[in-house]
Amino acid sequence: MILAAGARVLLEGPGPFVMGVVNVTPDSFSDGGRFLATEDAVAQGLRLAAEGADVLDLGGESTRPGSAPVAEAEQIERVVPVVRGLRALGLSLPISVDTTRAAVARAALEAGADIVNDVSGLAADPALGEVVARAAAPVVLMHMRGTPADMQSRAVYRDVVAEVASELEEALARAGAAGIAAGRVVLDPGIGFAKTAVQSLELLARLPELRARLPGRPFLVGPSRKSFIGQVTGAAVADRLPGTLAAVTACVLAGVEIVRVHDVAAARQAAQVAAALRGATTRRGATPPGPR
Ligand code: PMM
Repeated sequence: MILAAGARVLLEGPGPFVMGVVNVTPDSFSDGGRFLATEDAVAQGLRLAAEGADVLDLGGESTRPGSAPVAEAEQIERVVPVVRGLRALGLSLPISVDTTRAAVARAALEAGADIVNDVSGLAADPALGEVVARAAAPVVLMHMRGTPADMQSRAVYRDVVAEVASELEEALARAGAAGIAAGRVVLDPGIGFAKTAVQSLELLARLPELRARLPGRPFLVGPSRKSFIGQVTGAAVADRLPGTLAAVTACVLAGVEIVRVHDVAAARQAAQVAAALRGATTRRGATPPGPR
């Protein structure tokens, strides 16, 4: 996979790449309130970089089930100083901004962010696609239905893999219509977004099939600390690292290029071992578990 902003290469190679999450919010489900102050968020970004993150993802709006939207100006006030602060301290890692809003993406890209991560898959703000296209920025198109406020009532599927694939095709069509180059798009099945725990588990288990339905597309998956882990294990949010690592392993064995996590050092080690296992399987001439 090569992911470039304009001619600037941000990520290059087979991966797996680790995206470290910094939520600049008071209410995100697992780290809300911890990094709301700019200096705390900057320190966390530097910590995740030191742990071996390949890219950072900064968000100024919680998307937990039932959460309300955050005004664009508020998101900008939260995220932009963190981007500036990280760049002022010399951080050269790619920075992604987790937003569905064009104005927030534009401000973050101007401040030194490189990638846009849109959990609505370009469905929430019709102006976002053009901002991404103009900046020649890579974009993550995540699958969701509705908004975080109502998405869990829309978690009804006959075949979750087939329907997520066809709805990601619709997101790809929105990207194409906005003039975003195909090579700048990363797809994400949206673990926990308009999905029950059982549906999230099924998507993780059938990732090779999902990838085969969308051939040639790099994938990002964000299982970190999510509620399907709690439903399987009973673990509280703060205690879901082992479950997260099991999910990261499944993602990498399925050939996923980028995993989005809060605990970078641990996920990096799990991803490295899973990638080595995948390589060992492939070298023996056995059928690899997914596209490489
Ligand atoms: N999950 C969350 C937020 N943003 N973006 C992408 N692309 N994929 C995800 O799975 C995703 C996301 C919610 O988790 P958080 O509160 O830990 O950020």
